[in-house]
Amino acid sequence: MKTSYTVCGICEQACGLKVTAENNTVIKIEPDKDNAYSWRDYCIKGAKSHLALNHPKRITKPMKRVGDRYVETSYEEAIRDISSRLNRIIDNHGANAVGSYTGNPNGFNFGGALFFSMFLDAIGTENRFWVASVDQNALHVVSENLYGNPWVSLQPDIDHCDYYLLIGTNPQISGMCWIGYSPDGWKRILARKEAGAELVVVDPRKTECAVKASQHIAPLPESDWALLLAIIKIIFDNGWDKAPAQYLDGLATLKQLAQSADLPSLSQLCDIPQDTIQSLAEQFAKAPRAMAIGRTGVSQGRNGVLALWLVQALNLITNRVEQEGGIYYAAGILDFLKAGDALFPPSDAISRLRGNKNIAGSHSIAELPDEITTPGEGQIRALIMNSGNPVISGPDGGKLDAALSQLECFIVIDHFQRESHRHADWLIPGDHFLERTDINPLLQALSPTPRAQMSRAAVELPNGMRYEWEFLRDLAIAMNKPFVIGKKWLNPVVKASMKLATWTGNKNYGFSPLWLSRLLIRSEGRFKWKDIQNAQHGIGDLNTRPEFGALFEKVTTSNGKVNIAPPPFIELLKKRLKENPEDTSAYPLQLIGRRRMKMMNSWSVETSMTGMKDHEMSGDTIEINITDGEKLGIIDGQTVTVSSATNRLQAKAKLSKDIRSGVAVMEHGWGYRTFDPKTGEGSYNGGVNRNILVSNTDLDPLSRVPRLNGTRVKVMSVMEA
Ligand SMILES: Nc1nc2c(c(=O)[nH]1)N[C@H]1C(S)=C(S)[C@@H](COP(=O)(O)OP(=O)(O)OC[C@H]3O[C@@H](n4cnc5c(=O)[nH]c(N)nc54)[C@H](O)[C@@H]3O)O[C@H]1N2
Ligand SMILES: Nc1nc2c(c(=O)[nH]1)N[C@H]1C(S)=C(S)[C@@H](COP(=O)(O)OP(=O)(O)OC[C@H]3O[C@@H](n4cnc5c(=O)[nH]c(N)nc54)[C@H](O)[C@@H]3O)O[C@H]1N2
Ligand code: SF4
Ligand SMILES: [Mo]
Repeated sequence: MKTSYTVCGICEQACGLKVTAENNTVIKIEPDKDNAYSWRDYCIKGAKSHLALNHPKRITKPMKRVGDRYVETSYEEAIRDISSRLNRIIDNHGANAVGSYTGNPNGFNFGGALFFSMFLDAIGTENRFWVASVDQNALHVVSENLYGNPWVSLQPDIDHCDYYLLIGTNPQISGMCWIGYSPDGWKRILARKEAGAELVVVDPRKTECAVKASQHIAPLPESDWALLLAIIKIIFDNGWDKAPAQYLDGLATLKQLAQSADLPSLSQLCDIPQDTIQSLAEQFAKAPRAMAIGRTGVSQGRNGVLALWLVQALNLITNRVEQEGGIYYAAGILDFLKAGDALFPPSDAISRLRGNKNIAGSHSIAELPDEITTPGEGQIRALIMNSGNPVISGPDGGKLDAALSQLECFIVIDHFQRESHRHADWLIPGDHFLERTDINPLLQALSPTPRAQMSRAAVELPNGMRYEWEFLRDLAIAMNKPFVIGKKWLNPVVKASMKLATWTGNKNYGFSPLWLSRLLIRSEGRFKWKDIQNAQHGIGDLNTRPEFGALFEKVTTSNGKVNIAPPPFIELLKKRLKENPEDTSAYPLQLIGRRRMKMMNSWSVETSMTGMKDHEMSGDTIEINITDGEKLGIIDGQTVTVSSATNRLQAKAKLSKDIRSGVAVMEHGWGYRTFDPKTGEGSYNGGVNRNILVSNTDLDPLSRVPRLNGTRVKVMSVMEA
């Protein structure tokens, strides 16, 4: 029996786990209750995660496509074939002919993420796409414009707040995490509420969180900007603002614009009564300590940037930034901004066809299909898809699937072959967090208070399998590409470390993710490496008092001040204020999403839902408001057709009083196959893929995020359709 204390690698909450293994097989996963920092968010996804390890469909050897089947090969053969194919494409068509897509789980795998980024730097492609374009890009755009760096992410001071304004987030299910993680955050907010704090949840659905709030405000989807602008206007009109003007640029512009806006029109746009907005504004401005937080509910719509900007603006003008009970920049195990710039240097890459500048280093997944199918210089001919399932989790999956089938060379790195991978030429095994010994200093840097926790492998890799980072290292070497790291100065250090490992015969000295995290953590000096190594249960204390004030020193805009009124935001805001409301006649409802505890986006179904019956999973339901349903003549439980300008599907209707009128709700992540690559057999995970309804051209113009929340749809009974 072996007990390992490690960190769950499924979601940002990175819970401490106690893992028991016997004969290199995990038999039990429990929360590590001695882990002071994280374990309270432990959930069934972590508890059953080991079921992926020996899953019959898991990819444990490189697999090569032969006809419509895959055969297992050696790494040597995989690397020989892939390196020569990629080099041929690069030699003939340039580095940009090789594209990449990086999915969400890559962010929880420090070695995998770092070496993938270094590999892409080594081959020199600018055609990089990643999951942030269906998730957090709006925040990157806001941070870049306001603070000068797309990676600025402010953390909430959860325990000292008197007024919480939560917009587009449902932490009871999703956890208090988004480019940062507040351990046990939702329960800590509820404890503050018990002690008298006000809790306002803004969400078109009466969510698990909304029912526990003191107030639930249900605006129309994609209209939060109007609600926020109205609140800001009222605050300025009444002179309740107390912005730290010395740190801000553009305050007068914002004030002028907000004050000139028309309150009745704003109220109509978000469909929230004026007096409700009036009292929200007054309460927020007058609360001793307050915070407004906006998350994916707003970032995944056509006005994500506007909404997240106005969230920040509201916090700034009421002096809630770098203040107790507000939001603040937290440097923990390392300074994320410094480390991020060194490891993932900024890029000026412009997308070939739509001419968009990259956001935080990558283009929007919405642009990928055309980049593959449109001939010309820079056309993507080869793609490496690492830890992603964008045919399901991204917009207009059918279009992406068709494009993927046209690639000359398609390489997938994953645990399983899912729908997005069905055209792959090569399937390369992905390592599992239960097999890793490392530390993810980047993720842990995004903690409100300092924290450090090593992951320790509970089991070894399957026989002969390599870590993802080893595969990428070996591939770069075989391709004869310079394996450098963002900042050139690291090169000699890397070489010296590899020599030292050879001389001493001690592998630990060699260049590896662990080596690099040690270097980063040591250079920062907040934690001693030895202490981290010795701390089985991690280091971190929820009761640490936050340190405030760092943000304003970190601002890297041209004049060092926070730009509270960036011109592109002002321009879009003015446009939205003037434009006619969207035509709702053809598609009267707006589709939004919801998550469930047992699922991580489109995956983990194969582990956390084992033993469940199809009907218990029900990823085929569309929830609509009872009155809307009655008007449409739809009865509870009946099959309906849901159509958008992009596509149509069938789902089961559920009439609900918890959904506001004008809105429909469907979970994402359903309706796809996981294949057994050896036999080619693919079994459905149940339900339908609602993201086929989402257009890949109708985007937030600033973040290029599709309308995963907000797509216009029509729901009809099947007989009518
Ligand atoms: N409608 C709608 N769509 C959404 C969302 C929504 O709220 N509504 N949410 C969006 C959000 S927030 C996100 S983050 C995206 C996610 O979008 P993606 O990241 O593209 O897709 P996932 O569904 O998370 O699939 C992740 C894949 O990674 C694999 N994987 C897991 N662990 C590892 C590992 O350690 N190594 C390797 N190599 N592979 C691994 C899994 O097997 C799976 O195939 O979906 C987005 N899509
Ligand atoms: N169990 C579980 N946990 C997860 C995940 C998972 O898939 N499953 N995914 C993880 C990932 S990758 C992420 S990014 C985080 C996301 O974490 P959150 O950002 O908290 O995401 P959600 O829980 O989807 O909450 C979004 C809420 O926004 C609401 N909403 C939709 N449209 C609008 C709108 O226009 N305005 C407003 N105000 N609200 C709107 C939805 O009804 C929903 O309740 O969760 C993480 N945690
Ligand atoms: S999946 Fe569950 S156990 Fe794993 S980190 Fe997230 S909340 Fe914790
Ligand atoms: Mo996400």
